[in-house]
Amino acid sequence: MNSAPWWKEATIYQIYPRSFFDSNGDGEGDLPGVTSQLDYVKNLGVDAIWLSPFYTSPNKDGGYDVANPRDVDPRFGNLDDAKELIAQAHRRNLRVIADIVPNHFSDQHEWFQAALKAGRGSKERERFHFYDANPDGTPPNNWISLFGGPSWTQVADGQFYLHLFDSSQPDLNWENPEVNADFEKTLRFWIDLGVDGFRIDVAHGLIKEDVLINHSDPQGLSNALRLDVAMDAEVRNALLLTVPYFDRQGVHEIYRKWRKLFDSYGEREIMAVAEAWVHPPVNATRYVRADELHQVFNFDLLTAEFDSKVLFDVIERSISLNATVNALPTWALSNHDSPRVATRIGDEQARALALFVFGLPGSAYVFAGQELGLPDGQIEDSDRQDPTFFRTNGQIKGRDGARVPLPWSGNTTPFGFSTGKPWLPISQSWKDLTVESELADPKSSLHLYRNALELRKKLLVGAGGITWLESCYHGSKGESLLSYSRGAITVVMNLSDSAKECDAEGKLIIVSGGTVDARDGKKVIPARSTAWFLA
Ligand SMILES: [Ca+2]
Repeated sequence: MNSAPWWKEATIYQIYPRSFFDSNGDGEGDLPGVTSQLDYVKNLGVDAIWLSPFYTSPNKDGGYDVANPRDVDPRFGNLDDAKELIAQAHRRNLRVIADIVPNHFSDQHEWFQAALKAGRGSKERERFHFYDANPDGTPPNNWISLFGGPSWTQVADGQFYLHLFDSSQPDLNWENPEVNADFEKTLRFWIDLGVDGFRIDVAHGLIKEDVLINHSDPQGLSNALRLDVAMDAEVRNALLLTVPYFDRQGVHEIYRKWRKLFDSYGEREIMAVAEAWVHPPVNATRYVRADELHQVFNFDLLTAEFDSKVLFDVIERSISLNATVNALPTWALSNHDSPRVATRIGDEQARALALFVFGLPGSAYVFAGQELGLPDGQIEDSDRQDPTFFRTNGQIKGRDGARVPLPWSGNTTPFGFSTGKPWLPISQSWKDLTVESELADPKSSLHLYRNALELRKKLLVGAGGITWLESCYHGSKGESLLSYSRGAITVVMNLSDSAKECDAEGKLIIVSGGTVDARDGKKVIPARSTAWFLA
């Protein structure tokens, strides 16, 4: 019997419901649409799905602006649809992770509407961060929202409220006990409905300190915190050490309480993964101490260059830092907030890196469409929906490119996603990237993912740590190969643009692209490719 909890080295498939599958022809994906494609998900070889928010929402920020966290937005269906999705997933032995958003509510939430009506000094306003204007009428401080523009919006009576994101997303005041009580109610609501875990949005942001103090470079800081804004790594890291509203010590008290709540469900093994992009990176380990959360996202791979030294450092650091708190790392190459990995580093490189990380200890997260090798969708400005685009007057294009609906079948856009007009256009150039097309092509990205995840489960889950191989690893010299062994498997990635020899032992069992040849007793790894060898 394997006694490790289900999530320990799970592969988790992130579904952005609006973009997955549309069951009723209105052009937007929905919960019955997800349910209808669970066989596809199961056949990928994943263990769980993480559903981005599907709660009641005016949808100004893709559902991360929640107006009622204990109900389903009509665009996605209703609570019975959620129950059916969970039941059908469980029938296939797939766990379900819900995405909760504790940093802020939508301005349409009844609490915020009540706060507007109740006025300054009221207990309704204490659930949020309301402050008076400075004597000269300016906002309480100079912080810039992560979506651009001031972090403060003024209401009719002159007070300002804090929003780290869009003005429609007022930040909650977690010093107020009513806020925690309400979220515990939400957690229990979904656990009782059947979910197996939570992804906690902006988990590091709940406690704010120094709310009245200015920052020395608020615009630079806002840019540094955006995964979709390219920036010199040193400049970014220096700015990220100065964030005044993330990663305060008080957040850990909240998660200790939540952990007790999760553990009270005993054998159901309820888990939680924190979205906590904190600096320096060692701070992330605090979120996965034994009495806190179960996993924390490693964001470094979402911005890392395809470079042996960079990747070695990111991977080694993540493994060793997590080991200090007896936790395993998480690996994600794409998500709904960042450019798709195939666009960011290249198609072949994305396949190579995926196969490389699937061999590593810990949990692998796959963003729906990544398995097809989808690039970012090409979107005209007139079709854009991300609030960032509008709050920056178009200077930052936003995250819509990663959120274009999935192409399923047929030769003509929208490729079976919907019988109506999809909420973001799907390019006709995706004709060969549909599920149907890739299933028919044994060399497709989809088959690579399916084969890799099957081998991962069979040969590597529970196989312990990795050993970097000196014979292939020359990362510190900026060379082209990166290699490790784990259990009976040796994994070699060639990051260069030409084939490279490597003395990896064993039999080739999978390669991300090209053909592995043998020469003088050595293996020849194709350019921009990863191979696994079984001893
Ligand atoms: Ca729909």
